[in-house]
Amino acid sequence: NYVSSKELTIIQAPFCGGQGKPGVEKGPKYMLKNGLQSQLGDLGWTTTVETPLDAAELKLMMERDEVTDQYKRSKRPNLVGDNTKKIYHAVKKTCSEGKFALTLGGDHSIAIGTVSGALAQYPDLGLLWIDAHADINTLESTNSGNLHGCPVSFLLGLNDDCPESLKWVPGDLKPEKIAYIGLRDVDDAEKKIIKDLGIKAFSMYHVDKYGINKVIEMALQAVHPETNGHGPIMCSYDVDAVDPLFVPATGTPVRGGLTLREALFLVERLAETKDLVALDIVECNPDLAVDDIHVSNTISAGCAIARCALGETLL
Ligand code: 6HN
Ligand code: MN
Ligand code: MN
Ligand code: MN
Repeated sequence: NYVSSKELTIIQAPFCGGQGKPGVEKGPKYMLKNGLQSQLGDLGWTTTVETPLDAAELKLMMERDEVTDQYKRSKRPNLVGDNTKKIYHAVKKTCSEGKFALTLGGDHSIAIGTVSGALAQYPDLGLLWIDAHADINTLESTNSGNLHGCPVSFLLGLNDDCPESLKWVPGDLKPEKIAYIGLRDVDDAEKKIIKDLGIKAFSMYHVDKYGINKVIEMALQAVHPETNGHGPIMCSYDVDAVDPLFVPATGTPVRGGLTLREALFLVERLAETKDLVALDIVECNPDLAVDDIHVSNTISAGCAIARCALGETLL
């Protein structure tokens, strides 16, 4: 039990600079408006909310940096570097106080900060990356230039040549300490990186073949092989891992994803291990919904993921 106090910090990360669709910065606000803080209170958690990023300031930065902020094929690396660094410090502080770090995105580039922050406190951290995508493109390999498709390459230290603003990233995550679950839209260059580094990746094929329970067991074993699957765990949860039937309001939806029950079972199981120290919930974009039902389905799925990860059970 790494987090014994039942104290947690909700870190709001209303950041959209890792991709091009405005609206994803509204995720934290919508999830909090949905009652997330009191829901977690009902589960016995004492929560505080931190806001390391300023949304209004960010909007100005997005406009200012549109043309000038580029490096190799990537868009807005300075904006991403500066803001993920603020998130890094917030998560690191939370973890160092023995509290659970729940970060609400924002796009997935924020995980450059969250995972680095958790890793600073837990050097043995195992990372579960729940996503339709592998997010492991490098500054060289990215086709879109969107840095939300690249956080894992920074965490692994694969971008030796990068702008000053991203040089703070320790990049010391070992490839054997990450496992993917839910993949179904992986770029060719990413497939090569995953193969070359021997990264454990469970795609939807594996979920169908083995079932979600077995896949989680294998993922935990993979990141903590010497201790029979036990050890500090962080989960970076991109809501597009879930099928768009259940989570429609997200920037890069891909059909054929996790059912809502598989998506929730995954985090229920992690809560059961008592080894979870940090969770990200990213890529909820209420502006991409075509109607109100899309918004509430997406936001309530995001909140349910948080609650289940933090101990909510069906019985
Ligand atoms: N996400 N592989 C694509 C890219 O642009 O590099 C998609 C990335 C999606 C990222 O959903 O967090
Ligand atoms: Mn994704
Ligand atoms: Mn344990
Ligand atoms: Mn992602």
